[in-house]
Amino acid sequence: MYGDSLGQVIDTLFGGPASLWVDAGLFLAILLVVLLVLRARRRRVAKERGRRPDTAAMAQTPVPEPQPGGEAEQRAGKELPAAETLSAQLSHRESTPQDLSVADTIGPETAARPDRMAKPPPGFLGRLKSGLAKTRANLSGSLEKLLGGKTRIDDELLEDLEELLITSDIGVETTLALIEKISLRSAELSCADDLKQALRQEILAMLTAQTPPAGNRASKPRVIMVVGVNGTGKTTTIGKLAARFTADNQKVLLAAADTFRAAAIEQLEVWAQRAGADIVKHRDGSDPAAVAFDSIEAARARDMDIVLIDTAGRLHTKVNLMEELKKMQRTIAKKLPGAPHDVLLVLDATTGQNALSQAKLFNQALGVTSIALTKLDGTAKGGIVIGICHELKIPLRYIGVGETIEDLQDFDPRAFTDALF
Ligand SMILES: Nc1nc2c(ncn2[C@@H]2O[C@H](COP(=O)(O)OP(=O)(O)OP(=O)(O)O)[C@@H](O)[C@H]2O)c(=O)[nH]1
Ligand SMILES: [Mg+2]
Repeated sequence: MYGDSLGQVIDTLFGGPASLWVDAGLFLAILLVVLLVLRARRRRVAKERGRRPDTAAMAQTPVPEPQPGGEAEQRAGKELPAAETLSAQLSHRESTPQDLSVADTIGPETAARPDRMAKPPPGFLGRLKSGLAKTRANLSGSLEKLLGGKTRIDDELLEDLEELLITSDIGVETTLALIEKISLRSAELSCADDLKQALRQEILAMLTAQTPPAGNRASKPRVIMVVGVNGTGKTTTIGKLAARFTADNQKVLLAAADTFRAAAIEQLEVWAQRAGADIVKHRDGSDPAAVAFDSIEAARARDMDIVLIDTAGRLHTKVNLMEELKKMQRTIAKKLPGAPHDVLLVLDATTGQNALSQAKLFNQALGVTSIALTKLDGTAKGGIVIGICHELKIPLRYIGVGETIEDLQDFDPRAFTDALF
């Protein structure tokens, strides 16, 4: 009964839950074919270049610069949509937490809860490292296995690396770009350690090549509209952000514009209390755009610095999520020209490649200005960070590495790369 519009749209477009197993089989089959085609192409390209499978030969045969519209782009252009579409089907979240209680959705207040008391809470880098433990074990562990005992860099090794990166949720397009860059540097790589270093450097370069954050930071109040599909961590991220801003002596107001999910308003109230922020709320089921409108009026009257607007991740079946969010965005702009100053999209890292598809949809509808990627602590799919930075021209601003207030970090490419390897 509770809002199924996004789920239904996806069901209608790609097939319903009943076809999930068929979709899963199809996805795996297509992934296998993609990998086989990539392997075959690489072999053919290597043959055409007349490269011998050793480093010395690689050094003598320069690999051509990737051209716009060149082979790599064409391959990516052809193959990515299929993988994306299928992964969107596979990651389709049917388990809507519509009847979750506040206790189910609210994270612990601080890291100092009993199960963490044995060890003092780690600092920024410690949190990042422990948050990325699963991803590091997956990527770095597999890399060690792959490179262990290898004394030369040959095409076969690069093919295996390509497979490893694709299966680490870095994504086909981003993996191809990385392998292309590594191939170009093959002359300077004489051992497996060199290859690992080169990979690390190229990943860091991708993570740092983001577009600078947009939006007018000087406006008061600064309005941040927080959007994303259900359960990605919007409300939790708002709570964590509010706590940061109030700690920085800013006056923060939260707008409870998720009026659809039972207990959503109560959940936001708990976070407002924790963070020392004000809250504007209406009754369950009321018009979310009206809540946003009132919150801006209240923020101006109370001389607030920041308004954080919580939105629903999934709405009632009669309402289209994107249309509802667009309406809210228009209402906000009417009330305060130039607002919302930020549209922060919250993505759940555990959904892997599907996060990219979500970002594209939300960006088309609302013009996303920044991204928060949550639950990096709960997944081995942290490689998605590299795909997000490379494929979307939207800055990744925050990462969530746990449920407590302290577990939201500014995304720092260097710290992230250090924690990954
Ligand atoms: N481990 C971990 N859990 C997180 C993180 N961020 C959020 N969560 C948890 O994810 C669950 C869902 O978070 P919410 O903030 O309620 O997500 P939402 O997007 O607001 O969900 P809806 O309002 O239903 O759309 C909660 O149990 C949070 O504690 C994170 O970075 N790490
Ligand atoms: Mg919520």
